[in-house]
Amino acid sequence: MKALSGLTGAALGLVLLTTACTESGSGGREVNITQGDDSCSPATVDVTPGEKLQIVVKNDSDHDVYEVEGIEGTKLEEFVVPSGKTRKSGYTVPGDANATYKLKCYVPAGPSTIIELVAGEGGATSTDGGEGGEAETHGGVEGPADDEVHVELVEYKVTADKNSVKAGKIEFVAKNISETQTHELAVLKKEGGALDNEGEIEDIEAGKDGEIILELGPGDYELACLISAGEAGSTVDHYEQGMKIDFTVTE
Ligand SMILES: [Cu+2]
Repeated sequence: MKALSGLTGAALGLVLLTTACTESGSGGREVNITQGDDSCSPATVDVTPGEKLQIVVKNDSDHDVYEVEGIEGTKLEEFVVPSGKTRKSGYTVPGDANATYKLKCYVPAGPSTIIELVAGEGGATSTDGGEGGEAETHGGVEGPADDEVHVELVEYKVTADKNSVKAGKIEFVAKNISETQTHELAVLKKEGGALDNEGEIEDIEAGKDGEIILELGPGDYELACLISAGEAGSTVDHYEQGMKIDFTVTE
């Protein structure tokens, strides 16, 4: 009989890789973004309306998990870049002339940089800007949910009607009770020294709400708002201002 021992330890190393869900598209001009210890660069990239891009992101820092995603209507799915690695994703610039598209390059609860893709002249002109509207979600799964957590967001704190649930499909219903500011709800899992973004409801406007169902395993989490300076009209980093609470998922 053969012994199959020695494999269990390997499973632990895989956890941080699971949220890399995008590796799509090929071709297009390469736009290189470097993730450093304190910020990402460059802060501005000139693009042409309608242009196809390959966003190539290198995590040149000690942060285990660095993320990039489109915000405020920019259609780039979130992707994760582990320390020392390079990841890329295709992105096609919309056809509107003189528009700006924002990418957020960040470590959950760490440094955050807003990168602006600035589209100049050329292409069709249209006025349907990515303004306002629905809160966007990332990482959600289909219901039905096993449990429900109600969260309220206001500057600058997060409150929830419970701080612990059993592992399973958890529905988060987030209400932004602010009268003026946009907030979001990110569910961050503590993995070693890093926080891994398990899913989020982004850009919930003042007075609005949003919901998402996430499949969560046992562990220590934070419920947080990751709006940073320069995003959604904010001049401060909401996490640094205290928008986070501990949350536990049990077996
Ligand atoms: Cu906030």
